[in-house]
Amino acid sequence: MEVIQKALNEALDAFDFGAPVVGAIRFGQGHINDTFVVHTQPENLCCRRFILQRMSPAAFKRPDQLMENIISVTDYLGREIEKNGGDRSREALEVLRPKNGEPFFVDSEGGPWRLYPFVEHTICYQSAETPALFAASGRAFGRFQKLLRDYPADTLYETIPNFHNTEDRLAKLKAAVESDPLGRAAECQPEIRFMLDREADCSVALDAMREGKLPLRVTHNDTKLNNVLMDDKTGEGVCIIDLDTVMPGLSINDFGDSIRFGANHCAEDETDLTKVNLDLELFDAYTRAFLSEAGDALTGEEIAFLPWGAKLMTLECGIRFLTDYLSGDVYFHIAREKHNLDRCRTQCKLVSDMEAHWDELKAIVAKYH
Ligand code: ADP
Ligand code: GN1
Ligand code: MG
Repeated sequence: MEVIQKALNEALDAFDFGAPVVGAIRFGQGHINDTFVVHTQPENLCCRRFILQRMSPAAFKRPDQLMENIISVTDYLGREIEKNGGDRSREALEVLRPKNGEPFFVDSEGGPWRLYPFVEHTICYQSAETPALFAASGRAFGRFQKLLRDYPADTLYETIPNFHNTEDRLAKLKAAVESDPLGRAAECQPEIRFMLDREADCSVALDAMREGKLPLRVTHNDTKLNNVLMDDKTGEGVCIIDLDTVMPGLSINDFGDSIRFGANHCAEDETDLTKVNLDLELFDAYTRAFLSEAGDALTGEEIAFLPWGAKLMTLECGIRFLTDYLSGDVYFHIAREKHNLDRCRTQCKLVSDMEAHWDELKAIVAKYH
C-alpha cells in the first residue's frame, strides 16, 4: 500500500469529486487491480463514494485500448438498459473522466487510474451463500450476455491476448516449469502432473471453435460472483463490474468461470481440500438461471458444451495460478506465502470433482436445454 500512496495522492488530485475527499482506503477482494473506495463529504448531504482503481500494469499493457473498450461497452449497455426500462445509473458502470478530460489518469510512475461512481445499496458476495443468490448472479451474467448480443465484436480490442486460450496457458506453464526461476517446481510435481495429464482437454473448446461449433461472441471473460453487485434488499443482480476483459470469447467460458468460483462452499484459497467440493445443487441453480436469460441467444451446441466450459475454466485457472507461483507471483495479488499454490490446489480438486460427476453435469444441462 505504502508503495503506491504517492501515486494514490496524485490520482486523488487528478479527479474532480465534486466535494472534499475525506478518505481513500483499499477496497474489495479483486486479484488484479489496486482498488480504493473514496469517501467525500458534500455540504449538508450524505457522504458520496467512488471507486478509484489503478489498473494492473502486469495484466494490462494497453490501458488506453482497455478504457476505450470499457467506455464504449458501458455506453452501449446504458442505452440498452434504458431501452428496457432499467436504471442505467445503477445497472451500468459509468466512467468518470479526470479533470484533464482524458479517459483515465496516468501518475508520475506511469500507473493508469480510473474512476467510477460507487454503486450503492449493493453487496458484493465472495461465496454463493444460497442457491437463490447464485441463481440471481446467473441471471445477471446471462442478461449481460444477452444485452451485448448485437454489439459489434470486431470493434473491441483484445485487452489480454490469448486470455482464455487454454492451450497457450498450458504452454506457458510448461515454459515456467522449464525455467523454474525460483526453484519451486520440485514441490509442485503433483500439480504439474495433474495439468499435463489433461493436455488433450485443453484443446476441446478451442477445437470446437475452430470447427465452427462454438461461435465467438462478446463475453465478459471474468464472471466471478464478486464481479456482480447484488441488491442489498432484493438479492437480485444489479450491476456487472470488472469489465477489463470484455472482448470476443466463448459463451461457455462465461458460464464456466461462474461455476468454477461459485458452485462450491469454500474460498478459492481454502487449504483444507476436504472442504473443497463441487455442489451440484448450486450447479443446477446457476445453469437454470443463466439459461433463462441467455438461453435464446445461444445455439444448442453451445449449451451442450456448457459442462466443458466449467471444467476448462477451472483447469485453466489452476494452470494460471500454478504458472504464477512458479514465476514468483508476478500477476495475481497474494496475501501469504504459497497463496497461488493453495489456489491452484483448490482448482485441481474442483476439476477432479467435475470429472467424477461428469454425467450428472451433462444431465442437469440437458434438463434446461
Ligand atoms: P479486480 O480486477 O481487481 O477484481 P474489480 O473491478 O473487480 O477489480 O474491483 C474490485 C472490487 O471492488 C469488486 O469485487 C467490488 O467489491 C468493488 N467494486 C468495483 N467497482 C465497484 C463499483 N462501481 N461499486 C461498488 N463496488 C465496486
Ligand atoms: C482475476 O480480477 P479478478 O480478481 O476479478 C483474473 C481472472 C481469474 C481470477 C481468479 C484480468 O479476476 O481471470 O479467473 O482472478 N482476472 C484477470 O480468481 O486476469
Ligand atoms: Mg474483480
